This record gives sequence, structure tokens and C-alpha cells, in this order.
Amino acid sequence: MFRTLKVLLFFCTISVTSTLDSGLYTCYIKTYNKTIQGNSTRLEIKGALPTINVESNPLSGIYGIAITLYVNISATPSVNHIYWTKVNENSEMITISSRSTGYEGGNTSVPSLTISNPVFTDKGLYKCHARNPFGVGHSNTIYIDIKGDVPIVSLDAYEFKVPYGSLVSLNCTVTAFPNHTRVYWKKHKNDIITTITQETEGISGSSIDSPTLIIKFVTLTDTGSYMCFAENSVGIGSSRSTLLTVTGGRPIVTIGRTMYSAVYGTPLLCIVKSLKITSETAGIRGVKEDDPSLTINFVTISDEGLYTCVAVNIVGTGKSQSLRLSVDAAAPLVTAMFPSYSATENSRVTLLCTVNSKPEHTHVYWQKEAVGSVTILKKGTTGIVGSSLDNPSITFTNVGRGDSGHYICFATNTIGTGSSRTILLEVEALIESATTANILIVTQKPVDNTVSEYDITDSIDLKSHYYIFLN
Ligand SMILES: *[C@@H]1O[C@H](CO)[C@@H](O)[C@H](O)[C@H]1NC(C)=O
Ligand SMILES: *[C@@H]1O[C@H](CO)[C@@H](O)[C@H](O)[C@H]1NC(C)=O
Ligand SMILES: *[C@@H]1O[C@H](CO)[C@@H](O)[C@H](O)[C@H]1NC(C)=O
Ligand SMILES: *[C@@H]1O[C@H](CO)[C@@H](O)[C@H](O)[C@H]1NC(C)=O
Ligand SMILES: *[C@@H]1O[C@H](CO)[C@@H](O)[C@H](O)[C@H]1NC(C)=O
Ligand SMILES: CC(=O)N[C@H]1CO[C@H](CO)[C@@H](O)[C@@H]1O
Repeated sequence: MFRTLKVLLFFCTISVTSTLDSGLYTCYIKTYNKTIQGNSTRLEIKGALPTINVESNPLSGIYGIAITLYVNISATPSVNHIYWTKVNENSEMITISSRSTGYEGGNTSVPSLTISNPVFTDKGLYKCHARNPFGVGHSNTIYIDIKGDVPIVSLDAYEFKVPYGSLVSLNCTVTAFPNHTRVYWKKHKNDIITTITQETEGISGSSIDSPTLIIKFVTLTDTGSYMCFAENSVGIGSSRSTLLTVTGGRPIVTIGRTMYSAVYGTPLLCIVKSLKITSETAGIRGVKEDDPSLTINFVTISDEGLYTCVAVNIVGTGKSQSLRLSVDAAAPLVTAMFPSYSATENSRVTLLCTVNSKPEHTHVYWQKEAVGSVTILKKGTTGIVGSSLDNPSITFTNVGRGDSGHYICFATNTIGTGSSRTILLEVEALIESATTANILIVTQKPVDNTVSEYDITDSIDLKSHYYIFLN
């Protein structure tokens, strides 16, 4: 009996799609009443299309700041080529290879793609593609948006009016996305533009953290129109301009007229302040911060002259034009050159007096005061020369002890009477050798030239008397 050996060949065809098809494969042959198990075969499938996972989608980038499109690729066998594609806003497809400029990565060692310096045209739909022997795997689409704008720069006020020497704060606010990297100001004055930065002297602010410009001590040269600027990677934003006006400064002094003509006794109103005349000066009013005008209460010839109003503040000194004051009419100005004279008896002595008068003076006289009595001396009084219109000085041709006293020179015109200061005349006795034992005691007040004779034994208060020795 022969047994027929049938060799049956069975083929198992496996369509391999992934590594999941790997495993232990066993061939079974089934007869009527028997199943024959063949040897098992381990089938290991290595490799598949690369799979690419994206980490985040969509992605929002900031203008100018590098952005990376992260992907994880798993591929067996390993990926031998990677590229990216981008569909821009015009639906144009662009292929980004690892050699394209402006990008990093996107190659087999670093598949994630970095856009180094994003600009608005980098917006689009991106896809990563990776190829291995199984073919090309694709990532999902990543939507990239790029945001950003030039800084928005704004100011508080259109106009700043500040007093000289104050601190001014020109408030500036910057809103920037991306963040601003620079802040500065520009000052526009008389077609000259000056840039003010953080480093400029005399200011603070004007910096990234504090764009407000602070001028610590405002002077007139700070007047001008100012604009605040902020710069970021997108561009430069600027504020509108604001006008800075500095008020005050050196005093500006004006006077009403440059010529004043006054009549005696009339108050003189002018805007004058002299270096020497202050509010404390006697005979005047005004010359104060709130009332700079000078009023001379009673004008005399001596007030004639040039007047300049001077005002001083922290900036400096301001002066008015000079003003000439001429006095047309006033009481005579009577001047005594020396305040005291001493003379020896029987000599000639002159007490000097000058008169300056407009209109011409009509009278000149002297007043003598001695031990309580007052005497008037005029031209024609015996024993004196002068005290006249031409020669107001008084001369005692033969001065006597009784002429000692206090003298005042007077001059009168149609406006009034002027007087000199008081002049002291002391007449000393002419001492001669005494030949008699008699002592004549002459009182200090020998107005009538009478001489009293006293006995030496009389009790006399010598302190109030002069005594002389006579022959
Ligand atoms: C099946 O396995 C046995 C024992 O392991 C071996 O002797 C035989 O040759 C194998 N047959 C085939 C077709 O590989
Ligand atoms: C990518 O791979 C890294 C490290 O292997 C892992 O931490 C991350 O979660 C992965 N990301 C994705 C999206 O698979
Ligand atoms: C892949 O990209 C990275 C980052 O740009 C770079 O450092 C590296 O050299 C690149 N590798 C290749 C093989 O090009
Ligand atoms: C400027 O800002 C400061 C502080 O923020 C504020 O006190 C001041 O009033 C502002 N100046 C103006 C003119 O708004
Ligand atoms: C932008 O500035 C803010 C505040 O100064 C800071 O918190 C933030 O980190 C900055 N952003 C960048 C991208 O530098
Ligand atoms: C080899 C073997 O056992 N064959 C059997 C298959 O079944 C029939 C009937 O059931 C038997 O007669 C055979 O001997």
C-alpha cells in the first residue's frame, strides 16, 4: 500500500501596513477530521511612515521675537528628509528647506522649525513633512499668527505752562507690543530739533521704564514743543507734540516816561527803583514787590537826577530804562558845608552856607540859638556880613564870646523855605596876661554886651559861665 504524500504548499500573504503586523505566524492545515499545525514563524515588521506630532496649534508669535514650531517625529526606519511647507495669506505654497534663510532647524537633526525674526508676512499655515523608506509623513497644519505694532505713545497735555525754576513732568505713556527697546524725546524750538535721551543732563526719565520727561529746573531755554518717541522691533511710535512755556525769568522792568518834571510838593509817580532807594528809604513810598513804583513824597531840587528801576529775582537782575527827574520848582536846597566852627574871640569867622533854588530864592536869613534864646540874623544886622541872596554865608567880622551858639541857614522862595543843618559855633576867649587881681566874670549870655563884675568871693556856679582875665 502506497501512501500518497501530497506536498501542499500554502502561502500566507500579509499586507504589512505598520509594525502592528509583526508577530508569531503559524500555519494550520485542516483535513476531514484532523488539524495539522505547522511550525510557527515569527514575523517582525520593522518600519512605517513617519508620524509627526505637533505640540501646539495654533501658534501666536510676536513680531521680531523668534518663534519655534515644535514637532515630534517618530519614524522607523528613521527619517531621511524633512521639509516644511507654508501656505501664505495669498494661498501660495512655499517650501521651506533647512537652507532657507530666516529659519533654523527644519532638518533631520532638529525637525522643529524656528522662525528667527518673525514679520507679518510669516503668518500662514505650516506643515512639517518627513520621509523614510516607507514614504512621507505629514504633520497637521499649524496656524501661525504674528502680532505686534509700533508703540503707541501718548502725552497727558497739549500744553504745559510752568514758572521758571520749577520741576516739570511731561508725562508720556508708551504701550508697545512687542516691548519697546528705546525711548527718547525731541524738542523743537526755532527750527532747531534737539534729541533728549536718558543721558541728557538736567533731566530724568526719558527711559524705557519711565518715558515721562522730567526737567528738574526749568529755564527759558526749555521753552519749545516736545514729542515723545518709543521704538520697538516693528518701528517707532511718536506722540503728538506738547508746548512747554516757561513763565517768569529775569524781571522785565518798564517805566512810564523817561522824563519827569516835577513841581515842589507834588507827589511824583513813576515806576522807578534805584539801587539806593529801597522801601526803607525815608520820604518815599512804594518800591515793593507788589508796588514797584517810587513815590517821592516831597520833591526837592536834591531829588533831581537819573533813576533806574531795578528788580531782582533768582534768575537775575532786570533794569528799566533810566529816567531823568528834573525838578522845576521846589523849596530852596540849603546846604551847610561844615557842622561846627571854633574861633577865637575878636577874629573874623564865616559860617558857610549855599543855596540852590528854583525859582530863585528871595530871602536868606540865619537863626541863632544859644541858651534857650533864638535870634534871627539878617543882612544888615550889625557885626555880620553876608546872609544875603548872593552870599548866604554869614561872616562875623569881629566875633565875640556871645556869638557862640547853634546856627541854621534859611532860604525862602515862592514855593517855601529850606534850611540847612545846625552849625555849632564856639568862640574861645582871647587869653592875655592878667595884671589886676580883679576877675571879671562874663556870663555866657551877654546879648546886650553888658558885663557884670563880681567879687571873687561871690559864690558862682562856674560851670555855666565863662570867665576871663582882664587887665
Ligand atoms: C518543524 O520543526 C521541527 C522540530 O522543531 C523540525 O524538525 C522540522 O524540520 C520543522 N519543519 C519545517 C518545515 O521547518
Ligand atoms: C515630544 O517629545 C518630547 C520628548 O520626547 C515629549 O516630552 C513631548 O511631550 C512630545 N510632544 C508631543 C506633542 O508628542
Ligand atoms: C539642523 O538645524 C540646526 C538648527 O538650525 C543646526 O544647528 C544643525 O546644524 C542643522 N543640521 C543639519 C544636518 O543641517
Ligand atoms: C503726570 O504723572 C504724575 C504721576 O503719574 C501725576 O501726578 C501728574 O498729575 C501727571 N501730570 C499731568 C500734567 O497729568
Ligand atoms: C515686556 O515688558 C513687560 C513689562 O516690562 C515684561 O513683563 C515682559 O516680560 C516683557 N516681554 C518681553 C517679551 O520682553
Ligand atoms: C487517520 C484517521 O484516524 N482516520 C480516521 C478518520 O475518521 C474515519 C472515520 O471517522 C476513520 O475511519 C479513520 O480511520
